[in-house]
Amino acid sequence: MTLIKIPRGWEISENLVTNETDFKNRRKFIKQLGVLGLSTALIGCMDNKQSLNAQSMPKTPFKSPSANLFPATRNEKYTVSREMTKEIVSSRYNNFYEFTTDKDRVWKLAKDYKTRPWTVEITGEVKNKGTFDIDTLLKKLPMEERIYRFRCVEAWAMTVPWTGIPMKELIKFAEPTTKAKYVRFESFNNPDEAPGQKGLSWYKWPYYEGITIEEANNELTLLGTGIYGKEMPMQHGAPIRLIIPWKYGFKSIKSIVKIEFTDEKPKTFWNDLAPKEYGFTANVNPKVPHPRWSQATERLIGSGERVPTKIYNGYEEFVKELYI
Ligand SMILES: Nc1nc2c(c(=O)[nH]1)N[C@H]1C(S)=C(S)[C@@H](COP(=O)(O)O)O[C@H]1N2
Ligand SMILES: [Mo]
Repeated sequence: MTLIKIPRGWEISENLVTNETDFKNRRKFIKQLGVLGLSTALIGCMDNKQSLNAQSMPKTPFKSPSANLFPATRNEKYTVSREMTKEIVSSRYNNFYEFTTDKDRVWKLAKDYKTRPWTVEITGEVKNKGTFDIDTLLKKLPMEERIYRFRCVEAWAMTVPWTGIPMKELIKFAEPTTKAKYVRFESFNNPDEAPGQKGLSWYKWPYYEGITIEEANNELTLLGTGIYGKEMPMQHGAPIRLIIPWKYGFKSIKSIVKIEFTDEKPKTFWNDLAPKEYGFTANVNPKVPHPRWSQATERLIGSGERVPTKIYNGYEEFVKELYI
């Protein structure tokens, strides 16, 4: 019998059966109980995963030369009528395949990744081409805090305070030519330091994404530089990542090293791997199911509550004119 290795796509199984993280933590807990010789009958009382992981709040592991820019002023225009996801929950549940496909292990594997020096190349159909030091860019461009909903294609969601630079400010800085119709983004490529890039070698690293110039210029599109009033920790895509709150999370590419303005529609990482499952546009839409699961509802990480999915993830008023 031959074993065919299929690239792992975004998954849903955990939502249909037991929450994968809960399941793993429960197994770990059972092991610990075994070592201590305690009765496993206790498990019935422990239904909250946070109580199993009695860990302290994550500390910012490293302060960059831009650390003094945080926290940025909150822009109250962007708030959400949903409870904020706890930092300990969102910072321990990440998709970042450059490190691992295990959501609960990304933070550990990414913890020591060096984010300085870091440069972002701005290139293509722009007047102000160049390779810019991240701290120079952060000093030049305005930053603010916004609370956004964030929805993964796997049907889980969170609500977090991002800090970021409005993408339209970077576009102004780059001065695109009239030929610029799309923006392409690329993540870092460093298999020696990112175990997923070495081990998951059938993926087409580095991760790449793309949006239209109109989407990039929309007021909601952010270049995320922080979260919870602090610099972005690596598991969330330090030092700079995209945040497009009305699209599925895979569009929000992490740890960007290159931004290219193009006249042709760029290819995208997930669309190249599984075109029937992941489109270029990928707007959140409860009526369009993923081929392997429904998108009608979503699970809020932390509480586990299941709620109806909103069209454009609740951002219809901001983006609907982009798609008529
Ligand atoms: N470079 C890169 N960017 C990425 C991913 C990735 O694996 N690599 N995963 C995406 C997916 S599927 C989601 S849901 C979000 C998760 O962001 P978070 O971990 O900050 O919540 O990052 C997106 N950006
Ligand atoms: Mo995702």
